[in-house]
Amino acid sequence: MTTPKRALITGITGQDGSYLAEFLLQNGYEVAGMVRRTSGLNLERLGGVLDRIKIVSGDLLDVASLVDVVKNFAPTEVYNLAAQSFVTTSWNQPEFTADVTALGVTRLLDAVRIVNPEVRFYQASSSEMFGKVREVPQNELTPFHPRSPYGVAKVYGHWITVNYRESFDMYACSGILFNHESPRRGLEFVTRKISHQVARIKFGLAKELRLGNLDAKRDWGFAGDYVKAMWLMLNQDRPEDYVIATGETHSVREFCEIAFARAGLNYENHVIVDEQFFRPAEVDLLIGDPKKANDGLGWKTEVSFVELVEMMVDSDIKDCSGRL
Ligand code: NAP
Ligand code: G4F
Repeated sequence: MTTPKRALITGITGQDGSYLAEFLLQNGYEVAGMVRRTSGLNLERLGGVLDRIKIVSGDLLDVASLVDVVKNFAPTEVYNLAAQSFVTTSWNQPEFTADVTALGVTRLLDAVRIVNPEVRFYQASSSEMFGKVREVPQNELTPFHPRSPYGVAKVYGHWITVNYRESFDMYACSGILFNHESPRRGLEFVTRKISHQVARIKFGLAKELRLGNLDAKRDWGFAGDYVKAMWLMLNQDRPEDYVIATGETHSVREFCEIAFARAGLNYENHVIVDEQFFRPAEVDLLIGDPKKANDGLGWKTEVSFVELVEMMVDSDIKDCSGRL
């Protein structure tokens, strides 16, 4: 009989954590999700799997808690998805963002190194690291030029992961994931802000949607597809870093156009550009080259851009109509 694989997921209460937990359970893993102490535990996204995962307590700000979690659960794989992940907040809380999103990675790598350096480690790196892009499309060798405190923190997290791999011979990988969305996306991110408000407008609960830069372009994929790539990265012969992207880019405006049309509405009648949502420094264009992941991991995106937008709008319309 083979020993089951044991995965520890930090950030399990977030969008990606919930999809990854479902995927790993389907693949025979024992799964533990690390949650931090808050006044109200946010387990909403874990409804489908809560009875099959172990919830453990820890915080990326506290290395003792991380050592305990790794020692007690004894994972074979650690997925570090926890972060202060909202770019806008990173200008208001730059030091906190650096503590969690940058130094938190070192704390968790150290916990793994001290307890059992054989454990395989995944770091959630981000296309925000490319920022003011140096080439189009962006691949694993494109230089970084982050444009937000969040992006700067992710660059640190990326390189400390590479450094622990090179220094301590750990199986540590960094997945440079481009934007990925789903009906479980937080309401503060632009895609879900749009799909959620489209549903409210459709049912007469709102009239307008206030947004910032409609011309920003992103390479948007479906989160359910992207968590498979995280697992594939930890199950190769050698640890390497990979760009995960669709290879297509679309503007916020295009997202609006398709989302409103899905609900039988015209975005031009509802979207208002509001200065308060513009950023001190913007990432204008992201488009990833997923060739290394396509060829080396056999990974490919399965949900198209239009399918993604429609999936999100349909889900918010269903939720909204259920609440009327
Ligand atoms: P998310 O929904 O914002 O989830 C973030 C998670 O981190 C939550 O579970 C949150 O817990 C947890 N967390 C925050 N601070 C923590 C701390 N100090 N200690 C322990 N846990 C903490 O993010 P996501 O969209 O799922 O993204 C997952 C990861 O991928 C993040 O690292 C993000 O930066 C990165 N990433 C995301 C994308 C994307 O497009 N989604 C693209 C590239 C990279 P609470 O519930 O307690 O707040
Ligand atoms: O949805 P966003 O907030 O995502 P952003 O900044 O690209 O970051 C997300 O993706 C990263 C991967 O590249 C992750 F690492 C990160 O954790 C996060 O998941 O904004 C997307 C674009 C931006 O250009 C922003 O200026 O939409 C533009 N935008 C226009 N109006 C808006 C709004 N963004 C938000 N959040 N709210 C608006 O009203």
